Amino acid sequence: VEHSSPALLQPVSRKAKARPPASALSSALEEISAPLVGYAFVPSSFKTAVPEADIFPSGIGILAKGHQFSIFKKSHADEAATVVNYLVSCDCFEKFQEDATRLREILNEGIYLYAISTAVLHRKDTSSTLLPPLWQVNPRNYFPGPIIKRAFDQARRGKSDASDGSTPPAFTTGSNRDPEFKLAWWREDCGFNAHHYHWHQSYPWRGVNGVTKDRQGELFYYMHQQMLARYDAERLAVGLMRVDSYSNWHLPIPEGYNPQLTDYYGAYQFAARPAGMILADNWRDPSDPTLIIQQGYHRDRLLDAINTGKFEKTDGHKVDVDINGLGAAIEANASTPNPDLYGSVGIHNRGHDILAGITDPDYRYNQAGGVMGDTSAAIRDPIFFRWHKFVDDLFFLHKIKLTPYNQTDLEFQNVQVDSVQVQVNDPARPANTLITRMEDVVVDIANDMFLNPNDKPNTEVNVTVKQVNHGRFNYKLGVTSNSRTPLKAAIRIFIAPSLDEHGTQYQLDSQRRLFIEMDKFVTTLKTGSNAITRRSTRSSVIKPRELTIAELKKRGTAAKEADDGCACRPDRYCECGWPEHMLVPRGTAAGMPFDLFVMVTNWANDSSTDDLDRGTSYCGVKDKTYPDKRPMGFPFDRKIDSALYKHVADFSKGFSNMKTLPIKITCV
Ligand code: CUO
Repeated sequence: VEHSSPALLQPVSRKAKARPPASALSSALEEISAPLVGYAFVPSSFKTAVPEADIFPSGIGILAKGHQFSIFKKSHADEAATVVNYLVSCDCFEKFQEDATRLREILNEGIYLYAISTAVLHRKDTSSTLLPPLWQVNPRNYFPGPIIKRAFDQARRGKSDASDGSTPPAFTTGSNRDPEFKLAWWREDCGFNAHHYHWHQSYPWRGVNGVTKDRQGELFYYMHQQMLARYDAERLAVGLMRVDSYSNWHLPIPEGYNPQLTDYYGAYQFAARPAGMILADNWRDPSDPTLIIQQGYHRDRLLDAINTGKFEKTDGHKVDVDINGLGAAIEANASTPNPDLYGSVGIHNRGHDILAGITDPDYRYNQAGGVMGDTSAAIRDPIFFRWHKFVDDLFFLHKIKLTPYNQTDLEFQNVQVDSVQVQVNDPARPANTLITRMEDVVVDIANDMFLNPNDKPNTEVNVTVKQVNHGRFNYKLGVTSNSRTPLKAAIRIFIAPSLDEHGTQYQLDSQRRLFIEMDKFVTTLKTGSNAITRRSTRSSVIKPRELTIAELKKRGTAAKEADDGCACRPDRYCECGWPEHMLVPRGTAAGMPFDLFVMVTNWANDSSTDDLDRGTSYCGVKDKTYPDKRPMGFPFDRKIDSALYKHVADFSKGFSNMKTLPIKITCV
C-alpha cells in the first residue's frame, strides 16, 4: 500500500514486543486518511490497485456511502459485526492494515470508523494502542455544523477562534426558552459522548467472534444506571425534576432537541426533533420495521419474566432471571435467553431506532434520522435519558424483588471506619467541599478524517468548547483493623444529592438510585489504625484526559526513539472510562449538599481474578473478568428498608465498616 509509512506502521509481535508503538493507530488512521479522505477523492493510481469488494466476506459493503449508520439497526449492526470479525481475524498486523485501507474505499463511513476502531480494541496486537480522540477524527459528530464551518473559515483567513473578538456561544443547540437547555453543556460534552461510543464499541451487542464478555448484560445496566444517577444530580442542581421515564409511548414527548450536527460531507443534518411529537411505527427500512405493538409485546414478556422470576428459553425451559440475563435480554446481546420472546434486536435497541426516526418515520421526506440512532451522539438528546430511565425501571423492578442485603452481606467484622474527609488540593479551601468550574478548552479539528484533502488546511482549526472541571482532591480515611493479620480491603466510595426537589432530605430507599460511584480501590489494612489517602485522579471510574493527536504524534516520536510503548497499561480499556473532567457533579454556586458514603468490604471475598484500576468500574477489564464479584452498584442496588434505615447516615451508623460524610459541591 503506497501510503503506508513503514517507519510508523510496524507489525507488532506480542512476543517480540509486548507494546506496540503508541502512535500506531493514530498514524494508521492518519496515514490511511491523509491521501484517501473523502471517498470521492481517492487517487486514481490507488483505485487501480484496490481489488474488488468481493475479496471480502459477503455482507460487507452493503450500506452505501453517505447513508447514516446506526448500530441499533439490525442490518447495519450485522454488517459492522462482519467487518469487525473479519478485521479481528486477520492474522498479522500488515494484513489488518492493508485490509483496513482497502475497506476505506468500500465501506460506509460510519461503519468504517466504528469497525476499524472496534477491531483495534479487540485485536491482540493492537490491544494497548491509543486511539486518537474521536472528536478530532470525526468532529462532525461532536460539534454543531455552524461552529465547524466558522472554525474552518477562520483558519483559512489565518485567524484563530476568538481572535476576531466574536467567539460564538459555546452551546448553540437551544435557548433558555427550553428548560432542558440548562444541561446542554453536560449532554453535549465531547468526552462524555466519546465515553458512551467507546463503551458500546467495547461491548458490541452483536458481540465479537471468539471474545467472551464477562457480565456484559449487568454492565449494560450499571453503566447506564450511573449515567442516569449523574444526570439526576445535574438536574437537581439546576432546579429541574429528576428524569422521567418514557414509558407511555402514546403521549406527546414534551422535550424536543435540535442537535445541529451535520454528517461527514455536510450533506444532511441529524434530524431535529420538535417538542410534542408522538411516537410512530418506524418503516424507514420496510424489510425490518420497528413497530410499537412489537415493542409492547417484548415489554410485556420482559415484565412476565421479571414478575415470575423466570425466563422462558427458546426450548421452553424456564431459567431464573438474574441481572446479567435481564441485561442480555433487554440489549439482545449474544446471551439473550430467548430472542423470540424478548426481542432479537432488543427492546432497548429498537427504542433508539424508533425514536431516531420519529420525525420521518416512513422516510417520505428523505430526512436523516435523529441522534438517538448513533451512539456517538445519542446522549445529546434529552429523550435518551427518558428512554434509558424506562430501561432502568425494568432493572429496578427486578432488583426490588430480591431480598435486601442482610447483616452478613454488609458487615466486615473487625474493621471500623473512624473518620472520612475530602480535601481539595488547595489548602486555602475548606475541608469537605469539592470545587467545580466551567473551563474553556480549545480543540483542534484539522484532522477530520472525512475531509476532502483539497480542503485540508495546513494549520490548526480550533474550536473552543466549555467543559466542567473540578479541583483535584484527596480522600482521607482513618480505618482501624482489629484483625491479627493484615486484611485486603475494598474501599467503596459513593456520593448522592442530599436533598430532593422539595429541598427535603432524601430517604435512603429513594436516594439509593442516585448514588454515584466515585471510586473503588483495594488497600491492605494492618492491625491497628490505618491512615489512608487516596487521590481523586486514581478513581476506578475515570480514564485520564485523552492525548490529542498532536500529543500522540509527539509521544509516538519519543516512543520510537526510546523504543518505549504506549503509556496505557496493556489489557485495559484504555479508551473506556468516565471522562476525568466530569468526575464530580457540577453542584451549585451556593454549594450543593451531597452525602459521601464510604464502605469497606473484605476483598478476600469480593475479588475476582482481575484487578481494579482506572476505568474498570464502568468498563470492566478488557475481555477479562469484572474485578469485583459483588453485584454492580452494591450496596445500593437492592431495596433498603426505610423502617430500619431512614437516611443514609442511619444505615452507616448500623455498621462499623461504613461512614457517611455530609459534603458540599460548590461551582465557582
Ligand atoms: Cu448506551 Cu442506549 O445504550 O445507548
